[in-house]
Amino acid sequence: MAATTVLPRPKAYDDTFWKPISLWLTTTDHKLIGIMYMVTGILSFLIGGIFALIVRLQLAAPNLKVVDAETYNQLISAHGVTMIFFFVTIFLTGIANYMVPIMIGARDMAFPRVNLLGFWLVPVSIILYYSGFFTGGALNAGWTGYAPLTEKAYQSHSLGVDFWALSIIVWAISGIMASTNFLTTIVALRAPGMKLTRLPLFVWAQISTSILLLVVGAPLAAAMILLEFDRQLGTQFFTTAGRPVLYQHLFWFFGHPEVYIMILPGFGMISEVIPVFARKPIFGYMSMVAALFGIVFLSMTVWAHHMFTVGMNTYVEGFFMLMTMLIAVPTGIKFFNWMATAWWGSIDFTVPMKFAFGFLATFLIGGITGVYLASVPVDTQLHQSYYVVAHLHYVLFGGSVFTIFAGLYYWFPKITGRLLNRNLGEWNFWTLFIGFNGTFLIMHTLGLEGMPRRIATYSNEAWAATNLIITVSSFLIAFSVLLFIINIVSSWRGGEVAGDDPWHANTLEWATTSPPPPYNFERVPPVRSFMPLRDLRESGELEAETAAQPAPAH
Ligand code: HEM
Ligand SMILES: [Cu+2]
Repeated sequence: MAATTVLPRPKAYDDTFWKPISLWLTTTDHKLIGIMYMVTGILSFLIGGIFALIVRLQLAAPNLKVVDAETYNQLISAHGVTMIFFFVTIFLTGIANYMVPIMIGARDMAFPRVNLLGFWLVPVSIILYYSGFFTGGALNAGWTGYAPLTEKAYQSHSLGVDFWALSIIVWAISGIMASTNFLTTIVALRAPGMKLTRLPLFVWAQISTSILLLVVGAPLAAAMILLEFDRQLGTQFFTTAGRPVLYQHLFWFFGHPEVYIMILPGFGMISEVIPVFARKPIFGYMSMVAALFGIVFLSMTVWAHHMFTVGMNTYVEGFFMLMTMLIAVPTGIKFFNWMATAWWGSIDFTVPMKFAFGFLATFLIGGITGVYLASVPVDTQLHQSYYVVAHLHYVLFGGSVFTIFAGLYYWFPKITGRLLNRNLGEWNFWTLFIGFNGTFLIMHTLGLEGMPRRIATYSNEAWAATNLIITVSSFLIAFSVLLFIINIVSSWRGGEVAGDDPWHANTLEWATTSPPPPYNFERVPPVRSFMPLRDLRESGELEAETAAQPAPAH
């Protein structure tokens, strides 16, 4: 374990972060680009969170009027868009950008300039979307922007819908660039000895995610382009005169895989964290990889489970119901493998490990309610209710936020050279876990009692107490996120110095310095299994290897 005294700030700190702004703007170093992605993601998390808090204030009691109905609709749309497009996906692209090349022993991504361009399209996309708020009103039809709610006839007063559509097109192009880059990097730039069967599971997860985004990014952009044709050129693809349901098919062909784009990297991070802190190799490496590909395939065959109430043919509904339930099989395999890895392990309950267990607990609930919702008759009852809002947050908050926190607490020392403060981390975890469950567990009940989602207010007194508990709990989440920000900022400046390998981990990124030098490795250590660092440690070669790595260039 790392030394317990706080040492003076290492030179590497100034070296990595205090760079002239011109260098940040033009760097092609995957690590700096990764950091910019992550910072953009976290800022979006804060903004999306503020939208959610305003929504929760409005719903705290019946008949409140914190904001008017139109603003409410814009806020829930902005919350969903921000969290999905600008927080989770962007943050995860960042952490993968940072880690994947180092984990496979490469010096950078395959196309560093594409990487740079792909990143800078993100702020363009974000600015485009938020421009809607300054041009007469942003998107107000939910993050899904269903036709015909976005039809010009109803939305002619503002450019918000157009800005959103353009923003999503730019976002999809950026995502396709990043995915191509990840796949090429992993196929072409692996270090000697890093066979496919020795890739860290986080890298396998990134392969799966990239394939998904590559396949479904284009249909999403297509949907947005057709929508703009309707709005600007008078075509009738999705209008009431055309086929609004076509929009839903295109959107959800992207939208459901997008859920896995937001979760598979988290699965990857959990597959790194649990073996390290259970001090055991991952249980069933090959079945973990196979399950990822099972999910990739199945996730593209389930999209219409979001559309059970649009009036589809019964056989079609049956097909989508069956495929949706089948997804529980590969996901279940992963779940049992994580449990089997932890089982009888000598578990070190560090903060990343706590977040990993927090993920297992919450994601399990999201998975189970998902199987219920997959059933057509059940979904017909619960569609558009708070049960769905509860389910989707158990999946996304559990699958993305908890795993992102696990990954950050785990990799922060590699990225900054400093450990995140453990005490603050414990508070961060418990307030998040209690706040999250307090907010979303009883939302299931609200849904069963019939409270619809996307309503600006309600007058049913019977829902008042539950809603108040939810709002109070959501502020506990906000408090937790505040602790997290304080932890990041203070530990980045003066946290305990981490050293190269504070956790005694298994994978290559821990063989170089923290933070790694611009070229990542002077010499890539030999790779003889999917746990190269553990091999070196056990054979006693580790000392020699780390001594061979020079300190970062000053
Ligand atoms: C910070 C804590 C969060 C709170 C308190 C919160 C709260 C809410 C609430 C109350 C709604 C329903 C609004 C309505 O239907 O009227 C909602 C919708 C939604 N949330 Fe969250 N949320 C949080 C975090 C997240 C995260 C992390 C994600 C994604 C990763 C997310 C994704 C969504 C989506 C996609 C919707 C649906 C929006 C729509 O109906 O178009 N939320 N959230
Ligand atoms: Cu789905």
